[in-house]
Amino acid sequence: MEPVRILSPDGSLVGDAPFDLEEARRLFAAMVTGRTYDHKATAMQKQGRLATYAPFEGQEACQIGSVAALRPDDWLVGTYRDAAAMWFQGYPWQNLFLGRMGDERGGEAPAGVNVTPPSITVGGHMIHAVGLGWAERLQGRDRVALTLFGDGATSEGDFHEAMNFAGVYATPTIFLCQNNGFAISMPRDRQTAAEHLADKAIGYGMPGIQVDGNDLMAIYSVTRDAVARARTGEGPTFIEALTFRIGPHTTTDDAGRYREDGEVEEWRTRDPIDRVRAYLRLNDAWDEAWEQETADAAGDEIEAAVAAAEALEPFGPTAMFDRMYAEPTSAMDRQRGMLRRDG
Ligand SMILES: Cc1ncc(C[n+]2csc(CCOP(=O)(O)OP(=O)(O)O)c2C)c(N)n1
Repeated sequence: MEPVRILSPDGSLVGDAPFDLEEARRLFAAMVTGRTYDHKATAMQKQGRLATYAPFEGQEACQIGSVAALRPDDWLVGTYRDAAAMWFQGYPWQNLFLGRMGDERGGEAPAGVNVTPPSITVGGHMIHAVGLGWAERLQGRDRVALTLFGDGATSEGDFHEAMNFAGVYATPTIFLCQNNGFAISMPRDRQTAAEHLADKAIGYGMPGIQVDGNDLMAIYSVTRDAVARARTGEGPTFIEALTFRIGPHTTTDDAGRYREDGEVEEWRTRDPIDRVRAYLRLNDAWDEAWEQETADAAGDEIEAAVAAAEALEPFGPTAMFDRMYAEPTSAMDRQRGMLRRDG
C-alpha cells in the first residue's frame, strides 16, 4: 500500500493540486493559527493557567486539510488532540481554552456549530459520529460526520462497533485515524499485528486509504472524495493518515523515555506547515511580510481568546451537575449535597 501524496516536502507537486493558490494561503494561515494556539496552550499549562494539555504540533495538515473538505453544517467529532480541527469547523478558541481550565462552559458549542466537545474517552466518540450521521440520513438531510482519532483508538471495542455499524447501515461517516506512531508510549507495532491500519476497513466492507498525513493537499483530497461518497449515500470510508506528534503525549508526559533519538528531528523535516510554505514560495505566492502578518494575526486572535476566557467569572464547582442532564438524577442530587457539605 502506497500512501497518497500530492505535495513533496520540498514543495514540489507529485500530483494535481486540489485547490488554487488563494485556498493554499488560507489553509496555510489556518495551520499557523492552530500551531499558535498549541504553543500558547503548552506555555499556559506550564504557568499553571491550564490543566493538562495534549499538543498536536505536527498534525496540523490532518486537522485543517480534512475539515477544509467539509461543509459548514457537517459534523465533526474529535478528541482532546483535535483543537485545530474543531476551531476550523466553528468551535471558538475561547471554549477550547475554557475546557482545558476545567470550566464546563468550554464544552458548549455555539448554536449552529456541529462540533461535539473533545472526547477524552479513547474511541468512545466514534459511535456518536456514526449515530449523528445516521440521524441526519434518517431525517432526510445530506450532512456527513467526520470523526478524528488516533492509532491507539483502533484497539478499542467502540472502534469496531462504530465501524461495523457504519458499514452495515452505510452511514455517512468519515473515519480519519491520525496514526502518529504512539498511543502515549505504546508504539504502533504493539497496537496491532495488521500491516496497515487502513487494512482494517476491509473487514467492515468500506474502502480503506492510507495517506501522507503531513501533506495538506493529500489529506484534503482523500477527505473530499470520502465526503462525496458519504453525501451521496455510498457509505463510510476509513482513512489512515501517517503523521507524528512532535511534542509529548500531554504536558505530563516525557516522550524522551520511549522515542528514539533523532525521531523528532527526522519528522521535523516533513513539517506540514514548512511544506506548504515551500509550495507557496515556488509559486510566487509567499513573502516574508505576508508570513509576518499571518503570524501576527494568529497571535492576536489567540491572545484575545485567552483574555476572554480568563475574564469570565469563575464557574462554581457544583456547576458540573447542572450541565450533565436536563433533570438531575437522585444520585447526582446526593453527590451535589456531599460536595457542598465537604466544600
Ligand atoms: C477508554 C480509555 N482508555 C484509556 C485512556 C487513557 N488514555 C488517554 S490518551 C491514550 C492514548 C490514546 O492514543 P491514540 O488513540 O493513538 O491517540 P493520540 O493520543 O496519539 O492522539 C490513553 C490510553 C482513556 N482516556 N480512555
